[in-house]
Amino acid sequence: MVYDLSPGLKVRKRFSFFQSIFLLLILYLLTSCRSNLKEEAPLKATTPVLEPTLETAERMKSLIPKPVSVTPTSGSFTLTNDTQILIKPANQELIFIGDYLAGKLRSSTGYALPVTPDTGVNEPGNLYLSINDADPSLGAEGYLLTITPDRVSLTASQPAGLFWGVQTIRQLLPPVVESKVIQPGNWQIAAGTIRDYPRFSWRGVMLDVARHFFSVEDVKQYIDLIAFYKMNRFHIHISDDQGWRLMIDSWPNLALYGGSTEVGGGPGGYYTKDQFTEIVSYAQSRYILVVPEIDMPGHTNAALASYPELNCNGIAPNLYTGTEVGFSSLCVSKEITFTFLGDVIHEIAALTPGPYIHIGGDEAAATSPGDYKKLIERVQAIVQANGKQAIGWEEISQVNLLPGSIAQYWSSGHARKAAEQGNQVIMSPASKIYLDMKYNSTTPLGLNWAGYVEVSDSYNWDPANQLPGVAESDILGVEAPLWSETLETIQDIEYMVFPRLLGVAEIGWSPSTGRGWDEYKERLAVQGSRLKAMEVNFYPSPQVPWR
Ligand code: TNX
Repeated sequence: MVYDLSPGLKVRKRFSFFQSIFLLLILYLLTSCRSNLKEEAPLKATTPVLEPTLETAERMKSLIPKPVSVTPTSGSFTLTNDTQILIKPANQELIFIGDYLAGKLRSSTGYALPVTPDTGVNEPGNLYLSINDADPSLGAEGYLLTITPDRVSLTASQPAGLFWGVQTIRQLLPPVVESKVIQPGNWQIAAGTIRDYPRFSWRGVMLDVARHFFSVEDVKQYIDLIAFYKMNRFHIHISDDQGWRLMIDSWPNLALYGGSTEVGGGPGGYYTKDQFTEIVSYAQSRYILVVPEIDMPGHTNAALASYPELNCNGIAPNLYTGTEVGFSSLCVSKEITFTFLGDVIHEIAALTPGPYIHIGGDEAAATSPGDYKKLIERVQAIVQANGKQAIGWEEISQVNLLPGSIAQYWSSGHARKAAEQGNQVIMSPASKIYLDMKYNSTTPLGLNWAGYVEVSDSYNWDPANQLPGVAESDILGVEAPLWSETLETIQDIEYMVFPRLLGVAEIGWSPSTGRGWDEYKERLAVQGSRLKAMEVNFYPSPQVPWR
């Protein structure tokens, strides 16, 4: 029996050996199957509630411009290699906004971030961008951003709102998200709800490309940077004594000759119409309106040098490469001056989709008051005949303004007369937001005629309390000019603009209540690493507790 049993046992033992191999095989197949499944649909699982790190939570409290309301909730969302950007409705404009966001996030995260129509599958782990015109209270530029551990959902009633909300999403991610190369990031966003819309519809910058010329690439870079802070107007100062920077087909010498130099005698330059259109559409794709300025009747030496017939004495002056102001004037008594202005305004209006043409009007010390009045009154009508509204520096408020004309306050207070006439005002106080003013006596670039303007100076003011007689209801918004007598490169521009621009952006966007320099400087400090990641050449002001 025993003997008999042993072979039986032996047989049984051998059988169980095969059995175990078989079992192992099945187990292996099962696990590999499971891991396959896991790869295909990991997002079906409920996302664990991961509390945000300190830095993640801090980013939500450090947004600039400060949103209307921020309500943190529990947990955080993490961007992963599986994240998709889902769009509803998936029209061309909204897909473009999705692509813009993906483009900003891909280089640093290395994630694919496909942009696809939202078909209502509603999977966790994704970013949702949608238009919801059922909530008009957000206005033309507002947005609602809801972040849960499962999803980021951005809604707006207009595409512009989505675009500004996208900038908020960028600021909620770690600063290195702005890097051009892959970063080992913890791409976490704190959960919460942000409801946001701007105080003013006009949140602008002005760039003087006449004193020194800047390339299309430089201009685009500047436009990209202002978009990040939700600014929506790019005023471009195209002509001045030192240069004319746009080809006008009916008066080609303006650009060919009048654009051939700049302050200091460098080669200058001008934009072809195609290049100008490229700038306009680049800005448009970032919900920024281009406002072209042709300065008159002063600041016109480049034009007067290009065409002798524009001068009262018929003699063209030399090109000018210095930095004085107030010495040139168009000849108001000659009819050809108005033919010239009509042609120029007509061609520029045709290149400009926005409703505004800026006619300068500042520092016309070489024009008699009578001639000044004649010219500005007539030119406003020419602008309107071309389907646009005229904007002028505040000196234009001294003459009769047409309804719809806008005055830009900078220093004297003439803008009060614009408000008295029922016209709107753009606030650009030189002592606060002239970004070409030096920060202090040691700033290597810039001027100081309006004083030194530290970072706190450009933040500590309110448009509605700046000029008695000009109330909130008279104010269209704010604009920070950058004159370029001393600026030659995009690095120079960045040094003067940053970080003061963030303060201007906040004054233009955020409610005046619930914010102030003491808490703002802490938020600005957090933003410093983001400016670094974007490789912005900013002034590291000692007023800010940079991290
Ligand atoms: C005044 S502000 C000017 C410009 C100068 C600027 C320099 C204004 C309307 N005109 O022509 O470039 O000061 O800060």
